[in-house]
Amino acid sequence: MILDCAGRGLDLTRPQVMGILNVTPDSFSDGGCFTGPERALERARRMVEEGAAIIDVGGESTRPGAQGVPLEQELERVIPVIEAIRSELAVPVSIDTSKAHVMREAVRAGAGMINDVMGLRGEGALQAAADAAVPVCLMHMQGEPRTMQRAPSYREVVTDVAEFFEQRVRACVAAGIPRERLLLDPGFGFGKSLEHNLRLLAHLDVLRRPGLPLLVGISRKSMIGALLNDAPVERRLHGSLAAAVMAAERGAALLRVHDVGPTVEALKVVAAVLMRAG
Ligand code: 7PM
Repeated sequence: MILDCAGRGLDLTRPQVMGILNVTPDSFSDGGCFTGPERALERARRMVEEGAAIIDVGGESTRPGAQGVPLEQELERVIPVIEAIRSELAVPVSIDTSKAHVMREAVRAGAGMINDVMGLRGEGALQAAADAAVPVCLMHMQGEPRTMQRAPSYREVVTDVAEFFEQRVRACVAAGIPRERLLLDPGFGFGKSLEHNLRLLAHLDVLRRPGLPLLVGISRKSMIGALLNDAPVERRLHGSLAAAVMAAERGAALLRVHDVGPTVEALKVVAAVLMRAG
């Protein structure tokens, strides 16, 4: 299966890597080192060399406890970076945003996928995504970034997330977004306890039932730190690789990661085995 991302193909016949490119000054992963288009492009180029199949550009920090950023600031951050990647690199670009206006402008600048942690629940987002006519990742989040980690609660997390997916897919189709254009993401760390995150990863295969590609973002997240004696982000690579491998084995199509080279190598091994597992 090859997804058409505004004219650029994304091959999902084997597990692939989405490289994270934060263009936020407060981004934990790059310490704000890549704020202008030049540095961001440099980092994107490196991720593509290391085997990333798509680059996810985000200008609004969605981390637990984060405040939103103003629209104009988000546009100033992401648009030049999307244009630069579009003109210099061959891979599709995804825009990590929940704002309808940013979705429209990003796709106009060349973005080939919309990655929305709100699952297109924001004002005007369904219509913007329908008009954009690019693939959309619908992520599950309980609550809102500022408060979501206070007291996450589910009847049963795996079935609750599966029901959320069903509802959002229905809303998308009703809004004119073809089902074939959708990806689903359980949203690790977004309104979830460690136990919730682990159950979701263990039962990820259940979330494949709608038959849509799954995107998974676990890279360097606190669930990895929590399992490693509260390891800081710079010591979460090996745990993140283990989680990426387990997600791919359970059917994840796209792994959203910071450490592209190591993840690509791990997934090559997974793909070789999966091809012989039927
Ligand atoms: C601080 C903490 C900064 C956490 C950023 C984050 C996902 C996403 C993010 C995900 C999809 C991160 C998160 N996570 N989009 N955006 N899935 N689709 O670790 O899991 O990058 S922000």
